Amino acid sequence: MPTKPPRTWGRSTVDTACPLDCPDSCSLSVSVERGRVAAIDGSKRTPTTNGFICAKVRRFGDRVYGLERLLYPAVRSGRKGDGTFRRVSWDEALQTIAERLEEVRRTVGGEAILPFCYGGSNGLVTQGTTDADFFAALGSSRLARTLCAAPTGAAAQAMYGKMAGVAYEDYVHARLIIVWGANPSASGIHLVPFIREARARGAALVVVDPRQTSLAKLADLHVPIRPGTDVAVALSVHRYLFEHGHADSEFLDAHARGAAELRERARPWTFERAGEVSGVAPAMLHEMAELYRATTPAVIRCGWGLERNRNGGNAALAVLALPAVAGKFGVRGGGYTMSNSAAWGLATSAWRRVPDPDTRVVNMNRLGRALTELDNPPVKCLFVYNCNPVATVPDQNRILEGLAREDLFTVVFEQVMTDTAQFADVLLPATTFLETYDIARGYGAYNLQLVKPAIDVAGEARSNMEVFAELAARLGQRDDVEGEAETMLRVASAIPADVRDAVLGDGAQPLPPGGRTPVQFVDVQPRTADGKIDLFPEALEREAPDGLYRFQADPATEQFPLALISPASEKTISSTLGELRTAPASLYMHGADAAERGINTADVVRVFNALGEVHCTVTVGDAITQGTVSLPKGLWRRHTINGATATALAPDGLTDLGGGASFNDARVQVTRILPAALGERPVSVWVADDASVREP
Ligand SMILES: Nc1nc2c(c(=O)[nH]1)N[C@H]1C(S)=C(S)[C@@H](COP(=O)(O)OP(=O)(O)OC[C@H]3O[C@@H](n4cnc5c(=O)[nH]c(N)nc54)[C@H](O)[C@@H]3O)O[C@H]1N2
Ligand SMILES: Nc1nc2c(c(=O)[nH]1)N[C@H]1C(S)=C(S)[C@@H](COP(=O)(O)OP(=O)(O)OC[C@H]3O[C@@H](n4cnc5c(=O)[nH]c(N)nc54)[C@H](O)[C@@H]3O)O[C@H]1N2
Ligand code: SF4
Ligand SMILES: [Mo]
Repeated sequence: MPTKPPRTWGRSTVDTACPLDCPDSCSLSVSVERGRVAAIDGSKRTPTTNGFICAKVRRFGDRVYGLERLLYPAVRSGRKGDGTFRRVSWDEALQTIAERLEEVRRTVGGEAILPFCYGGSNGLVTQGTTDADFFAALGSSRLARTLCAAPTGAAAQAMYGKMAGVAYEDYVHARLIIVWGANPSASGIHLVPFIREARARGAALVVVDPRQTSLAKLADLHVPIRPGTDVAVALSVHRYLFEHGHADSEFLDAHARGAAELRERARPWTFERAGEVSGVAPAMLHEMAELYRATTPAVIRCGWGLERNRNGGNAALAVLALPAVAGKFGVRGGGYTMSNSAAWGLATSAWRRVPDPDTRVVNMNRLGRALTELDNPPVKCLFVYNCNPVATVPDQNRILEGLAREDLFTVVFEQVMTDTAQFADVLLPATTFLETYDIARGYGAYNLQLVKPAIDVAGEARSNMEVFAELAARLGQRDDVEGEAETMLRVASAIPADVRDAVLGDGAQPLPPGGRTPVQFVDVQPRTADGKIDLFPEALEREAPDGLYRFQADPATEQFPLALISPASEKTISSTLGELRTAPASLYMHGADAAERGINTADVVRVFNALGEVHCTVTVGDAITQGTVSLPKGLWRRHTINGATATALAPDGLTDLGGGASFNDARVQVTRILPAALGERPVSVWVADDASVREP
């Protein structure tokens, strides 16, 4: 009788890293069997990963080999948006694109071409390299890549020159941790064990969030803020520090500019006034301020939840200024963590061709308007890659209207059949990070690692570098655009020499910048022009509609009184992996808001405003602030009853600083849909059973 081969027969393990748009950038151990993924797990090569990863990426093989994976180039064969395609060769697909781009450039002008990219794989090589060079050479419109981190980025840049932040590992040294507008239990899970350890050692935990997240449940103080009011709350803490003699004037004199102006703008924000605006009891604001004053080391984890509204930039400034005013720097476990993407000092501009500064800039948060209203010239060709705008960009209905335009030529370069891919005229299949090279850089954890192909390429998928280099060749740009190997080398050469070998070799991971986890104002200093903290950046004062540290009123109306937020869920990374989400979407709503509307858990509701409407089920609970409702970000159209998601309700207004997205300025009304209105549809199918629903 033949004996069975051992289960490990033909298996090998590849050490690689996760480049998805997640702060943690885990080190991975991928088991491969006959060229295919057998298992994906965390490795211990980076101390923050420590051998575990999220459930989503453990399942990434289901995306690689799933039914929705794009395997071949294709061209549209049906009506716009109906998702029917005919397979073609790479040669035909690329030739069609090259000819169309050239024709548009010649007859209408380069600016009629709009490249559209964002989070995709977040590695250093798959965007901003060959692609950027290619579009710069074409003279296409330039994309303001502002979908995320634009206001927090503007604030952190102007105030601190994006100084490196407190490392996850150093949270154990804190005596007080404030998690402000972040939900690491879903969006950066490797911070959580360090917070738990700090708590076990006696640290206090404060969470500022409209939802009662799992960390908020653990917290000593949960500050249940109304979305968009962080600037008022943070200024009330500043006021307390300044007006009661608790500001660290010695530190401010030595290391900061603009403290007097900040003090002036904070002056009106008594706890009572901030309480009125934010819905938080003034006594609780006082308690938070006093706890922060009295406790050292104290660290603030500033997230991105506070930036996605009209006050997002000023909110980030006011929160990031707290450790300066309170004198919390200079000790391990004290200071702040925002994005650490700039910490390695990679000169990204070093590998980019500079586009003509006179070419038009299109803010990506206004894609719908760009496609339907922009003139002189209108957008004639949209080239989408590393992005799924139908699911992730504000004002979904206007985007759908634009994509349906018969005279628009749309290329979508994707891994799977997304809601955006359905609208392609030419569809190109992209490799995943398991099939190509990249360099992954954490923006929370201090990880910088090589991403390596672990498996055979699925079907005929190609990498971004290959495709843009090939298009460049067809358009006669060969002198301008490098090929894949050169691009990889060019990016690698921007990595600081002292860590390059560690990154590119198979050996140890590099130590964080500075050689150890940095203590702010000991190992790392602000990278502003004069090395000081700028608490009142003049350039931003001119940019913000009402000036710095000003509060713009809530956009709620009598007609649309509820604030709809759409934070990260543990099921997807933005919309990536949404094809594997089987649970339908459910709106989370506070019991009092539900009772007022005669709504109960599992009812079907209509969530609507002037921009659109979403039909889905509802989950009623008390883990959200009254007046706020929540849907997950990154849903696909299939996850709701009527094919609209939270972005259909998100206005395309820009944040006060940085031109960012204002998803959480959506103001809505919610009503129950009577079963009769749903016709024959079996409502039971839509009753969610999903952890992300149990936790709003
Ligand atoms: N599993 C998973 N991980 C992810 C992602 C994902 O989609 N899924 N996305 C990745 C990306 S692209 C990013 S940018 C990060 C984002 O990660 P986070 O910084 O965690 O950002 P959000 O999930 O948008 O919101 C965080 C929290 O802010 C709260 N919030 C909403 N509005 C406000 C407000 O006005 N003020 C305050 N104080 N809180 C508010 C929300 O309720 C939420 O709990 O996560 C990354 N990691
Ligand atoms: N309602 C709501 N929407 C939001 C937010 C919110 O708070 N609320 N937050 C937003 C945030 S924080 C972000 S960062 C954005 C992200 O929005 P997007 O940039 O749209 O990010 P993803 O949804 O991850 O989509 C990226 C796509 O790129 C594809 N891709 C991955 N790697 C490659 C590659 O190598 N080549 C090519 N060609 N394609 C690739 C993936 O398959 C995926 O479909 O979403 C925003 N959307
Ligand atoms: S998505 Fe985040 S937590 Fe999951 S494997 Fe990637 S880096 Fe790690
Ligand atoms: Mo993001």
